[in-house]
Amino acid sequence: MLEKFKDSVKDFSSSVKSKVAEKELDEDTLNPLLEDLRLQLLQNNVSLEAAEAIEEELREKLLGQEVTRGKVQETVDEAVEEVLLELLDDSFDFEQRLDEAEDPPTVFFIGFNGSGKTTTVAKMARKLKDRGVVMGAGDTFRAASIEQLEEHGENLDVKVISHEYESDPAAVGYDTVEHAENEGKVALVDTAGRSHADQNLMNELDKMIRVNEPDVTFLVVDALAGNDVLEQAEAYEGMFDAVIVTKMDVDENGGAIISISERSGKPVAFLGTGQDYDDIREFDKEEFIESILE
Ligand SMILES: Nc1nc2c(ncn2[C@@H]2O[C@H](COP(=O)(O)OP(=O)(O)OP(=O)(O)O)[C@@H](O)[C@H]2O)c(=O)[nH]1
Ligand SMILES: [Mg+2]
Repeated sequence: MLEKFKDSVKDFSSSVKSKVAEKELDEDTLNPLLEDLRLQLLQNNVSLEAAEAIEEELREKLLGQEVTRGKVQETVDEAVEEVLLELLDDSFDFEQRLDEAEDPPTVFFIGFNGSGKTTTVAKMARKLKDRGVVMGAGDTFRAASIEQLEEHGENLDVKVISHEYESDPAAVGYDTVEHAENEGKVALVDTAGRSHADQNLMNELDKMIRVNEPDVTFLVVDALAGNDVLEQAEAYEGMFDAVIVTKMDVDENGGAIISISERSGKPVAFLGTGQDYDDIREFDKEEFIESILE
């Protein structure tokens, strides 16, 4: 993953290197290279704001500096690292949030169509199974969504609370929370995929959140959505505590994490890294930056 992002940073370093060999880095030399890097980052779905921040940091570090040829790569890497460390937030401690929550801890998963919500609910159920979990089939809208979650429930031996299709998802949430309370479990509630264009579905989600008052709401976004994650951050603004970025295993750009962090100001809590139940890991920004710069 992240191959293209890596390549952009490397390309930039080698073009700076070749210029450094010729003369000192003045504005005329550096500007076209920085512009090139910015375009490449944008192509990798890095948001404009983040790309510009990286560009600025690099300009400051490189312009007029006596960077020796051997140090160019290091200087470029440092600048990228600095910007990303500042921008990314991996401080969300999910287990701690569950421990501190009122009983029963209630967790919602919201996001656009196909972003990976239902799969992530199942992965989380597996992860938290020792605590005791129940899953709520809060997507009463999309055909086959209830069966999809029930299949995960069977595979994982985890109870699923469901109602009829077209029924009120807030009531599904309510029943899931009640079951969790009776059994001392964590409630993991799936929701229907929606975009802000679906005003009815957005209102329904609003109601669901008001009625059930989740302790943690995750916005689930798909790394392949690229810059569309910006639209998603806006559509769900104020409704989520942290982000889960799925499909990192098939993403070569790496931009979605950067864009959503920059736009939402919220931490990224987990990454989805495949279609199996174990394919979820905590987001670690140092590790992420290292994988870009290695
Ligand atoms: N490669 C890969 N595929 C994933 C990952 N997470 C989810 N998927 C796949 O993405 C597709 C959609 O996942 P779902 O969990 O159904 O997404 P959803 O958000 O619930 O979709 P809707 O309910 O239709 O809105 C499925 O084929 C999943 O197997 C991941 O981390 N990596
Ligand atoms: Mg779903």
